[in-house]
Amino acid sequence: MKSNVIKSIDACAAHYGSDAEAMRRYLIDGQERAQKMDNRGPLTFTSSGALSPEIREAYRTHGFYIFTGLIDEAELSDIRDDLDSMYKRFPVDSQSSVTASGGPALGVDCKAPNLIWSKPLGDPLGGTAIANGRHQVKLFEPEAAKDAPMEAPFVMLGSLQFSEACLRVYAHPKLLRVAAEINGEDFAPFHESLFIKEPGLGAAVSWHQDGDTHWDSLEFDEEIHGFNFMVQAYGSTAVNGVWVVPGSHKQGRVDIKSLIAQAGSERISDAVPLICNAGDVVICNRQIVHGSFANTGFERRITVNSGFHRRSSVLNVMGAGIHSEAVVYDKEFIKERSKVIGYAIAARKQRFANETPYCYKPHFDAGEKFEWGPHSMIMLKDYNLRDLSI
Ligand SMILES: O=C(O)CCC(=O)C(=O)O
Repeated sequence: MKSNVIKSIDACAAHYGSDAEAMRRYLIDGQERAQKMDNRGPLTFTSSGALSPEIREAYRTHGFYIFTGLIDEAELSDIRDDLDSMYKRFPVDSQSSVTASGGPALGVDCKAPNLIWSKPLGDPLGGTAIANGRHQVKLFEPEAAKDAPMEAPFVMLGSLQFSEACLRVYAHPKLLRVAAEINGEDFAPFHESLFIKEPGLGAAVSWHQDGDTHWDSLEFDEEIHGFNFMVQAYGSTAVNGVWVVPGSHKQGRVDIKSLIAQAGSERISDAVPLICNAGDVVICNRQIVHGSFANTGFERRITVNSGFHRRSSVLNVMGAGIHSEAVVYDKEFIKERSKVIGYAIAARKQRFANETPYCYKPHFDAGEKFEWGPHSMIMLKDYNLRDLSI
């Protein structure tokens, strides 16, 4: 274990009062269990181009897999530069439309929601009706430092319209091959976001499962609500990272309150943290029980999230109304939303000219072509009004 992570574990535990030792043990034990699992390594394919069967199998079994070192230094540095310039364009607080230097803030002219704020180290979703009440329990909210701001950036929705580097990594050809392997070549997009967990500020995301619409479907199976890719721009630790309950994606809708009652605390038994270095990418089944604690450690985590669905999970389905307004997703709606994939591939081609771009079958079959230039970003404005929220 890296010594700076131990410092963060100790700092985190110290916020938990009489539960400090229990929290410390939970973080250390979870980290040890995570590191013993057989679901991390480079993203590899067979000679015929299929996802390596052992990766597919481990993902199926555990509901997540960590592709180590997938994003190279140059791309990581592009992503971090974009994140830094986005930060400079954040409004001064949730009520403001200007930046610290008085300029117009990022996304203020958008119709779709984008930057969401939270009380520092709060749990803004837990125990509320937000997202159809999926975050059943409020997690412990540690006290932030006296000089902490009243609120801190928490999640950025529709993130691809604000960062070309995030748009480009969305079209990483190996990741899109995985999307095709898991959800079929006609896979559909879901939603993209940034989870922002600054040390001493980053809020918790209470335990939850992500799916909403298909739990009682006759066609229900463990992958029907799709998955998320989580690109780690700075890495992810037991303190600041997402925790998951391996295998819980197979259990249908889980009663999280009773998991917590069984554990006797919010420290759900058997959960493990996603331990990642910068440049690792996690594939995470949306049905898995997962959540993250407030970031009381010393390391920053920013996760560049993007998800994909099977077409059959979204086509002619009434949306959940969580990430976007609830409508029936017909063919045209999905076609329009999928243009983001085409633009992302075109944008990536400009930056990584030597790489073989991913060929998205629905665009290929329809003869749809996408170009990318200096002024193309505008075409993504408010694209998240069409997120496929299931
Ligand atoms: O990154 C986090 O802290 C939470 C992520 C999450 O809940 C999700 O991707 O659904």
